[in-house]
Amino acid sequence: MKISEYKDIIRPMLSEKRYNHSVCVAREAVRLAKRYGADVKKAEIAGILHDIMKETPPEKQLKYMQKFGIMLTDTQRRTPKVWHQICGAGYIEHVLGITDEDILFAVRYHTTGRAGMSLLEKIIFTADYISADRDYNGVEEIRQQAYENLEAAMLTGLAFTVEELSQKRQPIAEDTFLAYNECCLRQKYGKDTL
Ligand code: DGI
Ligand code: FE
Ligand code: FE
Repeated sequence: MKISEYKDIIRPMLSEKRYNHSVCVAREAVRLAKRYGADVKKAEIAGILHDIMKETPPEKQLKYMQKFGIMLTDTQRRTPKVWHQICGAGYIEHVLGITDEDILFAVRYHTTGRAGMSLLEKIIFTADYISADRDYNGVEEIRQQAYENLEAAMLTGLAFTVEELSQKRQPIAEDTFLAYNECCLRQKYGKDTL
């Protein structure tokens, strides 16, 4: 399927703002893919589709996940904000027929990250933080960092998420901690240590 067809699919599923965000993430993912030598086409597809389930009501997402045979852990069941990455990956596989594992994983872990992420997963995760529509404090620094050292930018993003969620006393996905530790150790002790 062409990128324009995927755009046509997500447009009625998302608000104007979220649709615009998806286009911006796809654009950023393409730029990062070119910078780091990843598959540009896959980056664009994963970027455009990453938030496909973001505005689907939680009950409907649960129904989809049941239908797709996706089992949630106790933590996952209690963190509905994270459902859209899991359900999104299920939806693009089972409804849109995407079979590329790297694209599926890039959507599946775009919110939490995980240990052992592929280059494409790292690109989508980071593009989501620095896309043109983001305007939080400090975004310019992460933008610059992303093109110098992708994992350093990821670590900044992960640390930001952990800080924010713990500040609000919200549960944090295990995958986020695992991603954080891996990034942290690799920044400190070098890429070959893990
Ligand atoms: O979908 P986006 O808004 O583009 O970005 P995202 O997929 O990174 O989702 C961010 C939201 O998800 C934000 O409200 C914080 C929440 N979130 C991310 N990781 C966790 C989480 N919420 C909980 N409770 N636990 C997490 O580990
Ligand atoms: Fe998201
Ligand atoms: Fe997003």
